[in-house]
Amino acid sequence: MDHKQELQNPMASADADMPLYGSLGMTFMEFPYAPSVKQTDADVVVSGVPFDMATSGRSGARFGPQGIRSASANLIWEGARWPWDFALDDHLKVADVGNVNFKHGEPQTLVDNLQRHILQIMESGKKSLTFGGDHFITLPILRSVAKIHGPVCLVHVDAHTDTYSGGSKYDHGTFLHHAVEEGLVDDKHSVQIGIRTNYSKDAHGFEVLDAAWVGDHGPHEVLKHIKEKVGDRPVYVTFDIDGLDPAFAPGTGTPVSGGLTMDTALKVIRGLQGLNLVGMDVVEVAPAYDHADITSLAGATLALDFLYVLAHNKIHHS
Ligand SMILES: [Mn+2]
Repeated sequence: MDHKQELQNPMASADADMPLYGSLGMTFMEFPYAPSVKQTDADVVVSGVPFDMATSGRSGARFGPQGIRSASANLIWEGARWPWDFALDDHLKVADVGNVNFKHGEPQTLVDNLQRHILQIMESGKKSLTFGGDHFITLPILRSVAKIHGPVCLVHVDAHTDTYSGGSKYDHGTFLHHAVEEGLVDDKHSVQIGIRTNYSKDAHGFEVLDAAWVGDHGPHEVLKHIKEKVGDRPVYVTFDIDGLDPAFAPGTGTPVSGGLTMDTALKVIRGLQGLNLVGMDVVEVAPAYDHADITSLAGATLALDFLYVLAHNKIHHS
């Protein structure tokens, strides 16, 4: 399908200066649409990956990209977003290229297309912001990120470590096990935040700040650990929305009680200022299980604050 056709808004009228909530096919934050990575000079490329064939629980994350884009209409009116002291548009160029295409029923076509797509972004020196899809999509993303940046440090927010061995070839619960095996991730300099499910403690080098610890110690301690761990190495942020408590993110395939608050999550993301960030994804938003678009809005808000962090870094650290 032609992306341009997909993203045009038939409801738009000449005098409307803002998209309506739920506008058909709006881009994230109404950033300009670009038909391909090569046809934009943006600093950051936003992509959707409507793929959920690797889910073990409830599917539905294929509607994550459209849910997040649609909910971002709520965030557009604020010129300079609180608590930042500048307007994003003045410092960072962002383009939305629509969704990565694949042949339904053939997951390998998604893997191939996504790897090619992210590699184009990385090769051109841009940063990626990707909306899943289930968490499996992070594996092909990391393959292309690592091709350019080498094994990257992960800042990984999740209820699950996703480091399980075994599983299937396309599996959202094993992607990090494979990422480490393939040498895509520097696990010794990576941090997992919000974990509250069983995992094998000796199998990998990730530092785990579990959900209870985060609740006890708060975002500032989390950030201290992150900064000590990653230093000035390249960092990729992968945010499984189920890292949040189901109160803040009910719309996801495998919710787990006892997670992060949105306040904590936003403080952690905003606190990534100064790090060598190469990209972020927000995965596992499944709007069909959502209530009042809470989860989609959470995903959109976290992603927007990440863009502000990139803009901040451009102003102060480049
Ligand atoms: Mn998870």
